[in-house]
Amino acid sequence: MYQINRRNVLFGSVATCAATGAGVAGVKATAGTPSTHKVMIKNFRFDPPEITVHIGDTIIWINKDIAPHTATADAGGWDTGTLEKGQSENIKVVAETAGAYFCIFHPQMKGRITIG
Ligand SMILES: [Cu+2]
Repeated sequence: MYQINRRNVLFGSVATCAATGAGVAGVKATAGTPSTHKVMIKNFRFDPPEITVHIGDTIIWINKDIAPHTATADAGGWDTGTLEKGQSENIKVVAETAGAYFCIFHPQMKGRITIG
């Protein structure tokens, strides 16, 4: 009885390590080193308005305007919150990050994130 339990514990432990190792290797193989993408908010525009990123990357929005802005997903999955002048916010890219986004205060401000 004791032996069976012990083997189960060991097996579980090994399986966990193997899964973790495979996950890390998978990320490296498909996405390379995660990078950070800057999007400036200036003159009521996102610059660049369209970016292509990879899962695991970081996107940072930096508000260079006097007016407050947000970067908010059309689909509602993510939001930087209000960025006052000089403030920045970043998000980590997941599959749901892809798609169009806009500024809540100025809906004519539009951007798009593509996962390449
Ligand atoms: Cu705005």
